[in-house]
Formats: sequence, structure tokens, C-alpha cells
Amino acid sequence: GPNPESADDALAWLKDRQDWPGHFIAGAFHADPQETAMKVENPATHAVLATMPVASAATVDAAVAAARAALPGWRGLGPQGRARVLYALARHLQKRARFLAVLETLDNGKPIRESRDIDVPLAARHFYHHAGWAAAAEVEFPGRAGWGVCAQVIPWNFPLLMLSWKIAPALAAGNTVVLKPAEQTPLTALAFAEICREAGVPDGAVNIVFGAGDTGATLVAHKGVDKVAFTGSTEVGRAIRRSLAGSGKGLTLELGGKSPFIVCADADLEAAVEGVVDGIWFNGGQVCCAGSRLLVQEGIAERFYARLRDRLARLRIGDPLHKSTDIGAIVSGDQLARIRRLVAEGQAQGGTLHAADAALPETGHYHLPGFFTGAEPASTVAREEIFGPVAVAMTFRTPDEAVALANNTAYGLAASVWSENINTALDLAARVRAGVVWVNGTNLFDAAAPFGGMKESGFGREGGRAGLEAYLHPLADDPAPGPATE
Ligand code: TXE
Repeated sequence: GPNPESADDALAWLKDRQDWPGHFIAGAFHADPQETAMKVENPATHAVLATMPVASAATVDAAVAAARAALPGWRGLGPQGRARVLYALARHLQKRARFLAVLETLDNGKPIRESRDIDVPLAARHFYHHAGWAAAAEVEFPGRAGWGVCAQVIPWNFPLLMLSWKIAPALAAGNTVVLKPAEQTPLTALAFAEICREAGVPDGAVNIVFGAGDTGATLVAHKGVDKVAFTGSTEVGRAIRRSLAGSGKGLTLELGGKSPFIVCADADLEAAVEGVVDGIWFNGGQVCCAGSRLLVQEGIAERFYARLRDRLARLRIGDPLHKSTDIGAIVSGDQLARIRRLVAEGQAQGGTLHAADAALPETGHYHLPGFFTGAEPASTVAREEIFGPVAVAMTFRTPDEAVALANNTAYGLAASVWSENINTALDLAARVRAGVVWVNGTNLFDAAAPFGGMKESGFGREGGRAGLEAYLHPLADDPAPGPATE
């Protein structure tokens, strides 16, 4: 197709960093020739974009020490000083928006339309929002202060946005941070480290170490860390929770999901079909709150599936840098293999796969978008997070049945309800157990709205007042904590 976004700037930037600058510690880049290296691949082409160091325990130590040393200075800046730094970060993210969007798309494989219109603007918005909180936190939360040093580990599906969700509230609350991006997608975190220098973030307030799970485990277990925030798989989240039990560290976990997307017979079907596009085909379904379980009321099911198949046929799949692409590449070969395994299992267990009838590019990690019908509620695809562009559709007869199906999951991250009857919508919304419920919409995010899960989807909130609160700790010596000013 015509009109691909030029990647020249981002590729030139990467070329300048062939001798990898290293981890970002105390405001400078540290390379240790003893460390092992890992390659970062463009999932759409298999081209190696960069070779990265894997932080050793000594490097993690240095980063935590830098964060500790920076605490008095960061707190000493006061609310207005911290707000100024967060505003500066937001403005610099906006100024470099096009470059960051291209870099994200090269690294992750997501369509440029998404990184340009969603990931990067929302990341900047998160810093603007939390600049406000930096100024207001002391007044709004009397008797509370930051935990101290925060260890933050993030996944690969929204690299820059997840970084922003972690770093902005932590800084606003007066903490310093050590963040580890996912091994698959470290590049926008490196760019962010450079932006920290340009924006005047005091040395050591933000530290970024690169590496995989071992580095993450070393970081969260480090004795110098006061609070841990993790977003990723339920399995790793559980292991972190166990390992921190009794440590006194603060912990928030944002884990997996299998979110219901409930379409009632009286829904606006056209809107609901577009909702599915946003719910499960956005970012190739690699979204923790993806509407991956379509629960459709019996009377409209066949009509709805027919419309979905029509819509599938119009999705544009291919080069993530093309401005019209809807479905880009899957982040890695491992993730693609996982999606394929689950989809094959769904078929073996009796489900019918309706997939887009399109040709996939010859190179790159691509998977056709689609949805299952006829899968049993107990089957693997109905229970497990596929984390790919494939939904599982099931039918219900009554609202009670919809609620029972929706809640028949170990997860509880998000849900969406589609009905033109406000009573039906609100009744269902109240009975579905999920941290976020959208009505006649899906995957809507705002820095002011708290996001987070119930049940095995984790605990704690990110965004809004509750998200800030997670980064605040009661001052032990405060005689009268509260009352809140609400
Ligand atoms: O996740 P991991 P993976 C789900 C999704 C996906 C599956 C596996 O279903 O297919 O998880 O993805 C770091 N201590 N989600 O393997 O391993 C790791 O380096 C500390 C849903 O990528 O959880 C990375 O930075 N850290 C999810 C981050 O944890 C550890 C998003 C996430 O990697 C660690 C991602 C350890 N022991 C995957 N092991 C969502 N909810 O959005 C790994 N890490």
C-alpha cells in the first residue's frame, strides 16, 4: 500500500547508538563490558535493531543506590519543583512524538496509527496529569509521603505508555524509580532516558536498567527497594507476590485478563462491531483488558457474527509503518507461537475459527485476526488469555446468564456492555466483577480514571487519585493521618 511512514530518523538514531550506551543510572549511561548482550528485533522484518546489555546484579545495585541517593534532592524540590519537571517531560514527549511513534512501531510491530494516535499522546497526557498531582499531592494527602525507591517492571505491549503509567505517578508522589522495560521492547525506554536529561530530571530520580526476567527478579528482590509495581503475566505476578511476602515492600500488580464483551439483543450492532475492532483487534489483541470473550445474546448471534466476518474482511493487515494498517506484527516469535498453539488447541477442542481471508506478509511475525464460535466455556481458548487478535464468542439467553458467563473466569480486569437500554446496561455493569466496566465503548483510557483488576488480574490501581495513592505511604510519625480533603 502507499504512504508508509518514514523510519529514517529512528533508524539513524539507532545507528548512532550501535555502541550501545548502556543502562541509565544517576543521569548517565553506564556500559559494563562484562555483561551479556541481547538482540532486539523488528518483529515485522526480523531485522536486528539494537544489541542491548543485560543488567547484572552489580548494575541493579548501582541503579538502586542512585535512586536512593537522589531521594532527598527530589523531595527537596518541593511540589512545584517536581511539577515543573513532570511538565517538562510531557512537553518533550510531545515534541518528539513522531520519532517516538516510529521507534515504538519498529520495536513492537504495532500499527503506526496506534503508536501515533494512542500510545505516545496518552504517554504525554499521563505526565501532564501527574504534573498536576505533583503540585497537589501534599495538600490532597496530608500525612502521607512517597514510599522511597520504586522498582518497576513492565511488559512489551505498550512500552512507552506502560513506562509513563509507572514513572509519572511515582515521581509525582515524591518517589525515585528504577524501571526495567521488557526485553522485547527496550527502545522507547532508552529514548525516554535521553528525554529525562533534556527535560532536566535530576540525576538518579529516574534510572532504567535493561535485561530480561532475571534482571527483573533481582530488581524487585533488592533490599534497597521500598515499593514494587509490576505489569505482566499472572504467573510472574504471582511469583513476585510470593517472593515479597513479609518484606514490608509495597506492591501493585496488573496482570492478565479474559475480559467479557457483552452484546445484548438491543445493542447498536454497528457500534458493537466497531467495538470488537477496538476490543480484540486493536494492538493485535495484545492488550491486558482486550475484550477477548464475546458474549452475544442468542437472537442476534448469527446476524452479529455475519457482520463481524464482513468487518474482518476489511481489516488491513501488514506493514506496521503503513498509515492505513489495522493489524501489524505480533511482538515476537515466542508470542506468535503461543497464539498459534492456543488457536490450534481451540480448533482441536471443537471450536470453529472465523479468520480474515487475507495474505500475510512473507517475513515477520504475523497472525490473522479472527474469532471462534462453538467453543465450550470450559475449553482452553475460552479460559486462557490468548493475547493475540482472536476472540472467543459464546451466546447467552438472559441477562442472568450473561452475568454468569462473564464472571466464569479467574480474571477480573475489564468488561464492556453493549445495550441501547440504560437500565440493562447499568444492571449488567454492576454485576460483572471487573476493575473497569465500559458501557457502549471499550479500551477507553484516561489518566484521571483508575485502572486495575480484581481476582487474578491483580490489585492496586493506576491512574487517577487511587493510582497516585498507591505510590504514597503513611508517615509513621504523623499523629493524625487524614482526614482526606474530599
Ligand atoms: O510476560 P512476563 P511475557 C501475558 C500474555 C503473554 C504472557 C507471557 O498472555 O502471552 O503473559 O508474556 C519481566 N521477576 N502478558 O513472557 O514474563 C519481563 O522481563 C521480575 C499479559 O512477556 O510476565 C518483562 O519485563 N520480572 C500482560 C515483564 O516481566 C520478571 C503483558 C513481563 O514479562 C520476571 C505481558 C521475574 N521472575 C504479558 N520474569 C498484561 N497484563 O498486559 C519476567 N519478568
